[in-house]
Amino acid sequence: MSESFIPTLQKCALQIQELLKATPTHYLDSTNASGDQQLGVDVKADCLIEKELLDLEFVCGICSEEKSEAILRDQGTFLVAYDPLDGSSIIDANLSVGSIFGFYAGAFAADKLIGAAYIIYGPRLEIVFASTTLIRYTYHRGKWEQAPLSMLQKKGKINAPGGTQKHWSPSHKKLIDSLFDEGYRLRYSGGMVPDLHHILIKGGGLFSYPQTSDSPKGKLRKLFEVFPFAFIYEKAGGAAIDGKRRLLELEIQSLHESTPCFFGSVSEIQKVKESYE
Ligand code: AHM
Ligand code: MG
Repeated sequence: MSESFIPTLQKCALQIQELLKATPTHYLDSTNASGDQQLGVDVKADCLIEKELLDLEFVCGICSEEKSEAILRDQGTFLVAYDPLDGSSIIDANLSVGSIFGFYAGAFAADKLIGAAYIIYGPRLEIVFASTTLIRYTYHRGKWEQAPLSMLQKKGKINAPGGTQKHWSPSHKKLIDSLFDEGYRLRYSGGMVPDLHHILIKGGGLFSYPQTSDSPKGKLRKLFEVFPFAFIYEKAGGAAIDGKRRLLELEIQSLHESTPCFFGSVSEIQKVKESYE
């Protein structure tokens, strides 16, 4: 089962944390399949995770945000889609960043997702892993320890609204404003991993990255960012939709496809549904 990936995630977390300390945050001349300019550290983290995953005999294929094509082979059962280093644009500001993983049985498709995980590189190194259960690990005094992680409450207090505001639709702006009017507080770092981890740890809220006039299909990619977090949020008792549909019911046409996305507690997601009807 996907639990077999946990030791590899722990190994990657420690190696990438060292990489982040040692590697300058300069851009390369290359871009990835989504057209984002790559940092040296994006490429190094990608190679490191690729090597660790392909060392596992039960892995039959991988694809990443930094690779234009998947790598497939005849042995193994599980496919892994990953974002080796999410939040490249905030690394130079020394904010927390993360790595995101989705584990699939048979095909890179939402209904084949059997587990998901993220690593967060912050003042502490942590992993959140979801399969049939949800587990949080913290690296403390040289070893990985399980840490408490509560289920999301029905309603939270955090509002994390992504996307350039001048490109939001009027109805999206109304939705976001209505949460602030209700007393929600703004928490948005520009890193999906710390922003969604924050909501999870504080018990609820809303993270949104909507369709905008300059990005009609949103920014965040289904395989590398959206499906894994949708899986984790559902396991935590929350919900995740594209405005109307459950994210984990969306089809996928290409590896790097993006979608508008909303993750949160059930009450906030119900509000999103009503406003996007
Ligand atoms: P990246 O994969 O190039 O780092 O981009 C993804 C990041 C997410 O972590 C974050 O939620 C989003 O981009 C922030 O975008 P914006 O700067 O438009 O708010
Ligand atoms: Mg990313």
